[in-house]
Amino acid sequence: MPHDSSVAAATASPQPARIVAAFGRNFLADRGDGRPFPCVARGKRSEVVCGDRVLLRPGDPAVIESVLPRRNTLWREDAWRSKVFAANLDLLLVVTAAEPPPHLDLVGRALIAASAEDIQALVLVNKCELPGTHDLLQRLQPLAACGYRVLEISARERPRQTLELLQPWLSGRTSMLIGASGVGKSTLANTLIPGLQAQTGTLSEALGSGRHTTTATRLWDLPALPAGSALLDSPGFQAFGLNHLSLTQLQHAMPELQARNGQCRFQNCTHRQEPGCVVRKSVEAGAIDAGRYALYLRVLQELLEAPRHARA
Ligand SMILES: Nc1nc2c(ncn2[C@@H]2O[C@H](COP(=O)(O)OP(=O)(O)O)[C@@H](O)[C@H]2O)c(=O)[nH]1
Ligand SMILES: [Mg+2]
Ligand SMILES: [Zn+2]
Repeated sequence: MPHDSSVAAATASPQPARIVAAFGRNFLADRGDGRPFPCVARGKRSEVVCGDRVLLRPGDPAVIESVLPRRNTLWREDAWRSKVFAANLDLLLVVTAAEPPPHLDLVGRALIAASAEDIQALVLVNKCELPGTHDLLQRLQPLAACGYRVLEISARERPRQTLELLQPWLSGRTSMLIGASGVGKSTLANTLIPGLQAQTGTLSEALGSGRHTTTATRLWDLPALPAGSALLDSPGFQAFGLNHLSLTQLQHAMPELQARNGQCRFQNCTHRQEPGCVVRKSVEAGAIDAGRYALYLRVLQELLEAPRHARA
């Protein structure tokens, strides 16, 4: 009997795999053996993102049959809409540094994005050997006060200590670095993944996307850590979209507001002008940091103004 591989593929049962690279409609999947292979999505509009657990129908190329339910999703935003770009994350490493001048608004927003998706977050103060670090730690005190862990690292000057410090956080989990340009994300990624720069070159060939690799999202294994440790790399990405959040989600995503949930006179209090607002009172009394409250007001204003039905 002639061997018909298409019949064999059509009758084989779908296999579980994880999407480890995504660019447009091109994907790489991994069955857990660390040997990524190309696959394609069915249908016109691809809803598959890096980090997705999928069922694959074997073939050449393999075809993504279905996407398994996501534990969480990360969103990026442009002028018109919010868009999912990654899924199933365990830990967000929010990187900042004394130089270039820190962007604490970005740090606060990243922490909101993580909380809203139930992703643990860690603030990393990189370049901690710089003299400006002390001031920066002072400015980050309000975050520590509401429960966020702040760790000092020096990815370039003390790579081994940095790796040791982060090891327990990264082990067996999928993590992502985020932070403003110049804080040291690439330096840290190269510390965590020896040979990363070289691997990035071959990614373009594997995806067949040539010059577009800089916008591909990639999940890298962390070879120095226990199996299952991975780092999500999304080059050029610096800020999460928050406009898909509801008022309630935003309030739950800030620990100091969450702690006062339901204590205002009005159940649906926006914590702006309402009488009997416990949050405003706490800001006036200094129990809630004024800078964090200002961040809340900015994000609230943005999501109230965002087009509500333009999500993709
Ligand atoms: N002083 C100091 N500089 C660092 C450290 N880590 C990274 N840098 C430098 O910061 C600059 C930006 O680093 P890069 O990794 O490209 O930042 P990215 O834009 O966040 O990816 C480079 O010149 C790095 O050498 C560090 O721990 N200490
Ligand atoms: Mg970089
Ligand atoms: Zn209130």
